[in-house]
Amino acid sequence: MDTTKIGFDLEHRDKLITVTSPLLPDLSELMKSLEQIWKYKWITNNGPFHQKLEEELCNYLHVDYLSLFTNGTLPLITALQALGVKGEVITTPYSFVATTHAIWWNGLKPVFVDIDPVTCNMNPDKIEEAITPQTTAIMPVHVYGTPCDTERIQAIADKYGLKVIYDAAHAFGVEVNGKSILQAGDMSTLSFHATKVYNTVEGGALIMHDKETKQYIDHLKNFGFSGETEIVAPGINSKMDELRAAYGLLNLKQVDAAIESRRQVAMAYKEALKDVEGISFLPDLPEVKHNYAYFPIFVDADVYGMTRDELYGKMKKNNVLGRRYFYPLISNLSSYSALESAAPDNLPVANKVADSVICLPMHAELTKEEIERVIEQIVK
Ligand code: T4K
Repeated sequence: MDTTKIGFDLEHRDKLITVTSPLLPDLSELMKSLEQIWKYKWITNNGPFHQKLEEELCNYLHVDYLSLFTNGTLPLITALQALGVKGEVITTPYSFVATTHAIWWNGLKPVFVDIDPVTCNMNPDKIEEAITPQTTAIMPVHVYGTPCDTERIQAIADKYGLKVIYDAAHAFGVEVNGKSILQAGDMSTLSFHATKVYNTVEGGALIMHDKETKQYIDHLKNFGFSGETEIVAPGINSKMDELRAAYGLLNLKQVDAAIESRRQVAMAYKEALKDVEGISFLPDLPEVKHNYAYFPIFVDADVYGMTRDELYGKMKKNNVLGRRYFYPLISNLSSYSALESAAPDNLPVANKVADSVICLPMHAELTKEEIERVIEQIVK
């Protein structure tokens, strides 16, 4: 087996500090679940593990209705379909490409607005000026798991009759004043990709607020089938299978401990980097229960004396593999750069942030020595 074709050699990954490392369930526990699945011979299509994971995730996340998906991109695409979104969708350029791609895959026009320099989320002050008669929805992102200003976004949506779909791919378990961030908007989506705080290998979910919508989404993700011969709409196939649901149930038992370990990594980084001139990081918001999904730092080259890319290159040379999430900015990609709203003049903050960010290694298994090695790269 060739272990080298992913950018480094997996056989020697212990020498590298990667940006993340997946939370893996106990193998013997997983074997027990697999034995059950093998016994039932029911491996997908809303099986018992799938049903149980939906139930347990609703409890864990404090939401009433949730539908599992095969990844975090298809719920974005499906939410836009289910809500009948047409025309233009206001969104943020500062995200993973999946956010804007989901809009494009629905034949809709993304309209980019700039971000807030403190939270890196869509700036609510910029939304109203981007609304046209064609606008029907807003798709913000709780980037890095930091909550958007959901109250202001909702007030604007209500004023203009717009739908709001939150890309909450990074916001697993995040709460504001004790309330799940997933309660905001018409729908929210999660990603359970291997690189996320909570993973089901690949996977995701769509969160909605009523039983009828949950039922409709469940039909849509299964080709539109509502019974053996009834098809309610042109659906798609985006179901999670039993193996990944079983894996997900086991990971749910250890996700709190993983978030606590991540919190400790974040505290260590903050303590070590707080006085490094030219390096800044996101604020801890007292009303927020954070999940420590990512630890982005922002490099002010003039003050720090080294550009972001120089620091990134130095880290890489020393086997510390940070990542420039989210660079390049989506609006600068050739697929979208011709859009009027993609002009860099319209998005000065997002361009500046995308050009200065490095996400430091952040996962539950980082050792003290590894955290030290990361810090050494940055503290001169
Ligand atoms: N919306 C937002 C805001 C998102 O951030 C994402 C995904 C989505 C929507 C879409 O959700 P999904 O459809 O993906 O569920 C990664 C992920 O593939 C992607 O899920 C994620 N966001 C994005 C931010 O990052 P890459 O291309 O950086 O992944 P990759 O393969 O380079 O992995 C990064 C590092 O993680 C590796 O260097 C080591 C570690 N890793 C990765 C994998 C896959 C492991 O240790 N083991 C693994 O199995 O995109």
